[in-house]
Parts: sequence; structure tokens; C-alpha cells
Amino acid sequence: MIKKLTADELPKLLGELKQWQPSADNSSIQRSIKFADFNEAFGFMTRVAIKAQEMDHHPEWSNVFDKVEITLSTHTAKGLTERDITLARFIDAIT
Ligand code: HBI
Repeated sequence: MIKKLTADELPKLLGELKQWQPSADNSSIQRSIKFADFNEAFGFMTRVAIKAQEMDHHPEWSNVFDKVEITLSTHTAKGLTERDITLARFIDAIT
């Protein structure tokens, strides 16, 4: 099973993800993104969905018109893992 990131590893990795807010217990990270319109928001979600399926690692998210709220966490590890960092970096690279 994939390993949860340790308290030693987390500060550097989370410090690099400046647009993401860690939860109080560092078990997830959250980012809200506003797009120009629904078309842009849904296009973004489609790109992330394809990446998520390739990775077999899926976001918790919601969409209202031009906004997407995303929470990343690894359910099987009950916390943050390298997969969340990889998906967050992908999201940052396409926004
Ligand atoms: N996505 N975020 C997240 N966390 C998981 O633990 C996870 C997932 N997508 C698929 C997945 N696990 C699986 O591989 C299974 O639960 C079998």
C-alpha cells in the first residue's frame, strides 16, 4: 500500500504548493479555482479526469458554473501521499 508522507517530508512539499491549503491535520490539501466561464471550468475538469484515470488517483471536487473546488487526499493511506503531490503539481501546471 502507498505510504503516507511523514511529518518530516510534508513541510517542504506543502511549502512548494503555494496555491493549496492543507487541512488542519495535514491529511488533505484544497484549492479553489475560478475560470472565465463554465466551458473553461469543465475543460479543466476533463483534463484532470483523464490524468486521474491514468494515475488511478482521483480528486474530491465540486463545480458550480465557473468555479471548481478540489480536495486531494489518498483514501487508502488516510492522508497525503506522493500521488496527491503529483496530481496537485499537474493541476498547477495546467492552470
Ligand atoms: N483516489 N484519492 C484517491 N485515493 C485513493 O485511495 C484511491 C483513489 N483512486 C482509486 C483508488 N484509490 C483505488 O486504486 C482503489 O480504491 C482500489
